[in-house]
Amino acid sequence: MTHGFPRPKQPWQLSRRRFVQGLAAGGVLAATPSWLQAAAKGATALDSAPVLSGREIDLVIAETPVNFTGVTRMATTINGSIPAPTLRLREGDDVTIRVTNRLPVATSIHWHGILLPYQMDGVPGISYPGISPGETFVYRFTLRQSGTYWYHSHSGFQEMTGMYGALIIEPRAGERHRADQDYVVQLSDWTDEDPMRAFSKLKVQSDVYNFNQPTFFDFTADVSKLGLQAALEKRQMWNQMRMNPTDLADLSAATLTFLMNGTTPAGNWSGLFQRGDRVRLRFINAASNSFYDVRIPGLKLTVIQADGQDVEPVTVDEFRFGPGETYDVMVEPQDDAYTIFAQSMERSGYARGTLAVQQGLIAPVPEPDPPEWLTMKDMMGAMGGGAMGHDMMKMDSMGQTKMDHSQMSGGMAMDHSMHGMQQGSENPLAKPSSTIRHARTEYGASVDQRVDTPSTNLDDPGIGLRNLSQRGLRPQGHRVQRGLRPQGHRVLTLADLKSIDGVLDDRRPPAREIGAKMDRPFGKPVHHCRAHLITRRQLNLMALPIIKADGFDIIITVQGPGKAGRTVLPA
Ligand SMILES: [Cu+2]
Repeated sequence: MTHGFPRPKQPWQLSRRRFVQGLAAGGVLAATPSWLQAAAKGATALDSAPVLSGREIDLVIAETPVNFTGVTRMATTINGSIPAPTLRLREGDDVTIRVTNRLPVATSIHWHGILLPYQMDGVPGISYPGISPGETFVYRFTLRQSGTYWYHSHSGFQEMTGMYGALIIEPRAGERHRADQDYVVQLSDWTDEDPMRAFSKLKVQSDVYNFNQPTFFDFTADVSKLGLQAALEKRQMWNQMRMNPTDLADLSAATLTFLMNGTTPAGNWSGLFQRGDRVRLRFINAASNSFYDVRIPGLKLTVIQADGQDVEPVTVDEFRFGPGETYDVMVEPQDDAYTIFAQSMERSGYARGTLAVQQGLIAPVPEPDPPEWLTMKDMMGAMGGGAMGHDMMKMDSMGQTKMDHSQMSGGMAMDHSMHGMQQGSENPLAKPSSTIRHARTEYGASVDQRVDTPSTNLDDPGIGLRNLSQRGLRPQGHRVQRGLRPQGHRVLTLADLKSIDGVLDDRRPPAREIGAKMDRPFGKPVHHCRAHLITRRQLNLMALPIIKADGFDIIITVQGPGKAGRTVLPA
């Protein structure tokens, strides 16, 4: 548990447990048993996880002791490793994957984002009952796509305790981008606690792991900046909504150790390159709860693929991704060593690794940024923009005793034909939609939220990532080639992602309503719902979103214990 990096005493850090960097040699403890040696035959250790390829794969799920932080705990592993073996398969191949369960409980493997017959999807309760103790389930499917994906358990908290691995499908026609080095960079998070215990604590008190709570220090700072009245109103507003402006994650470094390729920050996973190499990094967020903000100080990241789909290459300095998402980036390192830095969104700690010309070299490791408070815009959509123009103080001075958007939407209803007008603009997806007219059924006791000026927010980098250069949190950046204007630190947004095959432009009128159970409903646009977060999934917060197509709008109904709400988003 070394803390090799000096940490300045900043006020926001005083109330927190120190961020655990973990053991340098942390990870799986067990000696390889014989059944595993058979399963791992033919594996080559290019990554920290063994690599398996071909058309026939054997996976064995078992409990394995691990030690990431100084205490020995039981993990759920596939072929005895964390992450699970990287599967390198080939587009067009028929693959047979035999999964044997050596756990005392049922298990499952879900192939995230893979097109396959529903019987092979691996979600218990939907297409099969799961894999019983002692049983071997044979997955057989044809690979109809290529790209960077991953696989994980869909049973209980097994994913959280180690059951996740990379799934790389090589395109039949060869990769679109030539790379001299090709690394999986799989981010995850580990807790020494029994996840069920952590989950029970969250059910009792949802912010039990939030060590960035508004403090008396924050209050006095706000008083001197905003004045006493405004500082009081700011707090009153959040209290009335029964929400918390620092609610960015269920879990934090208070219980988590952040891992890169199954390696603690102190362990420092390293990928090697030679000067002049084009290096492809396949980032996978396999965390149970952590959104990561990823950057490699000194290197531009050229994003070439998102969630397995090739995109028009876009060069940025940083990107955010949530659990379940993948991004492939190309980098061209010129120096000897660079830090791959992935701080968690709530800023309680980071995963970290190194790209270097030889093993053992390191580069400076940044400090996590100070946490930033959520605003009303983050919570409710584009309320701060355009027509409404509310800020947090004004909202309170409207004299509302609770958030009641029916008052705010008065007179602002607009016909859906207005949406058509935006179709002609350059990038309709990046533009906020207009005010929504809500159906009568969207009012009443069962609905606690309506967004009246919805926005896709696709061009918003998100809380904690806005105006980083101006705020002095990142370098001012280089001059762009074409113009002479200095370009600040650029964070990837969804508006930057363009399909390599052109924009999908289907203007057929909607014909029916769809009710769907979705693994990952909208990716980042429904940021607040966070569908792949395991504790939220267990809480049923995103168990059954109902999608209703209505012109250009989509209605998502979210149900959970004690809290039901609807959010209307533009399609
Ligand atoms: Cu998944």
